[in-house]
Amino acid sequence: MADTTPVLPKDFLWGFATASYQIEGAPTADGRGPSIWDTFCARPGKIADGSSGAVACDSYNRTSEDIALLKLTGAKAYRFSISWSRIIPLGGRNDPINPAGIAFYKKFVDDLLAEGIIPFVTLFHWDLPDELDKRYGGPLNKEEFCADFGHYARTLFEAIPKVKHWITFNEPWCSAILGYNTGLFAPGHTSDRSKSEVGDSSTECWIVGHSLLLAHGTAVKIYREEFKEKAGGEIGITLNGDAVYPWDPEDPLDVEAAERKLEFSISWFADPVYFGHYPESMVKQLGARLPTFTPEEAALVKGSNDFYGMNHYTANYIKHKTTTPDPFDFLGNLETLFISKSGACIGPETQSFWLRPNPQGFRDLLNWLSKRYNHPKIYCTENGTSLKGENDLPLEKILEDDFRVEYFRGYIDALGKAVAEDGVNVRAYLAWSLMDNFEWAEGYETRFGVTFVDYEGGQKRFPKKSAKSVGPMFEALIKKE
Ligand code: GBH
Repeated sequence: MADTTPVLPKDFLWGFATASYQIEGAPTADGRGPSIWDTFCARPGKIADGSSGAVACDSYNRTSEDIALLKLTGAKAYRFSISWSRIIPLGGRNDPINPAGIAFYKKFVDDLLAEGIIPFVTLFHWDLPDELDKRYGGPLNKEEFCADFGHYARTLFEAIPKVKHWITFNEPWCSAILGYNTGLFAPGHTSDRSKSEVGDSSTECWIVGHSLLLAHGTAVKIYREEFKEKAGGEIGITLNGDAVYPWDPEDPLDVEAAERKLEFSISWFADPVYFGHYPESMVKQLGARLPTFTPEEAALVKGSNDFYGMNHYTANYIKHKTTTPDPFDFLGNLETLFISKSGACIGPETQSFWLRPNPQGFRDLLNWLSKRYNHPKIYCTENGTSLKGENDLPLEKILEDDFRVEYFRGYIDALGKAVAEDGVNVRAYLAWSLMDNFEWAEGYETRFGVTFVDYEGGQKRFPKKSAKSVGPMFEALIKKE
């Protein structure tokens, strides 16, 4: 198949993605309350370069610049997230709502639509209102968290009915594991007492995962019962997931471990959403530490996706472990590697220790998802790469980001083949990211943008080569009628 044969449906949407805390800055503007990331960044040693999202890309004050940037790329869609503590500064269902926060996002959506750009809105991209963490432990408290998230979601469904694509949670795996097991992300809970005074890595992450699923189900129920018919929109959850290959394809235990890795990362959330229960491999390894669904809970979560939101970046070789799983293990008792038994390398290095491009992995994982979950409509809500040493290059070199262009070429080609040759139902693709931004615990040294942001020079934006190359790749693949 020539890679220029149009194979994607005419209404296929492509564009770019960002998240509130990573780009907005303006943490106290117009009544915003603090989130757990403001608090986390203030703790010494938590962010690689000691930075925070206090200024970031200053997007709160530059929405028109960001929209101009989207126009320049030709994007048809833009995925961004809403900062909960701008809408409800203290976060709770009985706390005051902040009209200025709502007005900001409402206008932003209007401005996007006026330029013909379709908004994909994430309700929660990790920035929990700090007060809810302090008040009751955030997602550690299932009842309170679900009630407060449901109220927050309803507030937005009501305020911004022009949004037709809602995403409840971005990567609940990260909130649960990195926030409550390894402690790498806010609120930084872990059993490792050198990193945190609080946390139990053997239980909290599983409790948090359960709450996030129920909060997702709660918001979906509200949307379907109170808004969907009138607004005509759709709602789903976005899950991260890396592709897997057995370290030794001849070893049945590595083959099994590779499948188990997918179950521990993806099916942990997707099985409840599509089937109403956790994967057997997790039940087996975690026992009573994995919460169980009451029949009501299972019914709330089962069938709660109008689409499958897929964030995807990389692949690993998987090697089984022979030891008994330790209580802090969250991978499924296995190792993730970049080199296979026969010496094959999964992909070239990037600036992110966990990321190595492998476009075939994207195609294979799309097929795996499609098969396991009975051919759902898939939106790829994030895909992209950092470049090794990019931050140290002079500006003119940074703007020639051929490595990133080739990353997108490989992954978009794989997407086209998954649709055309394998029959996977992919309907949207949002590249990560529209611009360099606050890369969480990595700070600003790692850049994922198709646009360079000059943090020392007043947040000025400079489109890289990749900013203008994603569009033509999709236009060549999308059918004209
Ligand atoms: C996305 O997550 C995020 O949604 C986005 O905000 C972020 O900027 C973007 O990636 C780029 O990083 O610490 O060894 O356990 C991507 C999926 C899953 C990648 C967890 C990092 C941590 C590996 N992430 N993974 S480890």
